[in-house]
Amino acid sequence: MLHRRQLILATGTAAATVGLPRFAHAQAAYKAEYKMSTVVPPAFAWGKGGEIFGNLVRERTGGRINIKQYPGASLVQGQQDREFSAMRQGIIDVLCGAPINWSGTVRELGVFTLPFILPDHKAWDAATTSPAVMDEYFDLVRKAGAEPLAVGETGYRQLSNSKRAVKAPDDLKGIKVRVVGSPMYGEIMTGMGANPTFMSWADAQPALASGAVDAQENPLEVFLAAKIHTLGQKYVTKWNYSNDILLFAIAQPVWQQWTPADQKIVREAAQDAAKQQIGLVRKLFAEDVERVRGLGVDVHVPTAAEQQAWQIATRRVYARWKVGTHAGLVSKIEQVAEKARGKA
Ligand code: X2X
Repeated sequence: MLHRRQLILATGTAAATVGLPRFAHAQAAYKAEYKMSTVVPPAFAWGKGGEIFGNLVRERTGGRINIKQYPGASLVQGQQDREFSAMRQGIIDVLCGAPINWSGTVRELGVFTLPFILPDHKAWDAATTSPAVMDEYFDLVRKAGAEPLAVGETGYRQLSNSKRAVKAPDDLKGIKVRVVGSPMYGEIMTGMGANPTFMSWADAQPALASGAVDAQENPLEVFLAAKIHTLGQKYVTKWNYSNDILLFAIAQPVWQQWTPADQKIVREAAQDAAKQQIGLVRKLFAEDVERVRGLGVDVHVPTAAEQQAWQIATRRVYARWKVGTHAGLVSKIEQVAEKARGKA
């Protein structure tokens, strides 16, 4: 037994003495390029977050780790709902995206997007900086196959349409609305009498332009950057119903290839990029109503009573998706949000 241990130790020492070539080999094993998928390009705050991240990593590793951004979810032919499974298959190395897009693969990562779960930035910040919430969330990401690094913000999603001012759930009756791949958003719309259609971002714009759909929902920052007002969208409702995180994460096999020193650099770069990205989103959020109105679009900002009516109209879907995502974690988020409200 002792013999065998000594043998192992001896082998270990032998490997250590020829450690330099082994180390050199590990370095050589780094890929020339790590592929990062983003749905939108750097002209949008989330795409910009990806760009900042890639640049910081390149600078701080002296080019050892070269993250290349593929906007338009082009690594999955624009089918953004395939990003997470493509990451698992080794097609995508780096994620900088909204978990709502991955709801068909990892439903539990959608806990932050339940309707009105985090109704303002105070609640949102409290949840996304709470160790109790984030440790559990990051464990879910790890179990799903990626190393989570940091969270940015995709922004509060607002409704726009070409038909009429939408001030109450009934106003949505019969409206054809494009939603992203999360069935939860579909259920929210159906619950209010609208007709939802699931569509990628790439398909959404032509569908709005041709009038195949009447409505869509996206942060106003996206509305502005994509010039959605030119697609016949004349009415906006700023109801702040859902604000996903922007998750920066690395595919596990890639993460494990990197030295601990490089892992540290990459994690810090993601944290710095996320901070800057949140800054961009918040700046735009503060001025979005004014800017969208400036384009001649009718923007409705709901009163407190109207806001409550939206919440009531989405209560059943909320309850179903609390269970459908991760009831325990959603309860934790609710508690943190409640506490943040107390501090308001
Ligand atoms: O497709 C969308 O609506 C977008 C850009 O917001 C997402 O990626 C979820």
